[in-house]
Amino acid sequence: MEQRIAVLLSATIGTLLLAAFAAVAWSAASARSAEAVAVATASWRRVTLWGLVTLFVPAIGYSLTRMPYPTGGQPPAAVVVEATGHQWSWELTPSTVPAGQLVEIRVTGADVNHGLGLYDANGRLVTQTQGMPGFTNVIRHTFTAPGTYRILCLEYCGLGHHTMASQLVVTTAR
Ligand SMILES: [Cu+2]
Repeated sequence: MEQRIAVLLSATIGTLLLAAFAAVAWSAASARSAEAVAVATASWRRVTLWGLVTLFVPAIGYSLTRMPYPTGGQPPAAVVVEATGHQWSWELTPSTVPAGQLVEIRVTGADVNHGLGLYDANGRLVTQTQGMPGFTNVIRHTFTAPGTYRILCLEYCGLGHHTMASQLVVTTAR
């Protein structure tokens, strides 16, 4: 569905751009004074500016109300996993967590930037964050399905980057 919308949107924008280029090419054939062109350009700029302001200010205001960050106090996690990226391996302690309970994964990097990507059994990305030296990024996630989740590095971190695979085992809910 999203891909169909993206194709339609791209085709529409592409057609509008082609129409704009055609209009410019067509109008270039008629000679006008520099003053008339300057006046028309200034008018077009005003229309474009206020059009964009009218479109984007409400859109940005609306999107700010939909920030995906929790507000207020957060419940404590049942399990905390310390995840450290090294060139070129992941260190996970513990590497087994229960399903159905809030898990907090604290991600950092020991040497260079890494990217922790957590994939389900179908190879779908469940969650991800950066593992950066000197910082700890926190993922809070409740696994609904038990199984073996793959961990891959999502940030190119050197020659052995592609070998940075590990796993997190999610056991049935207690
Ligand atoms: Cu990497």
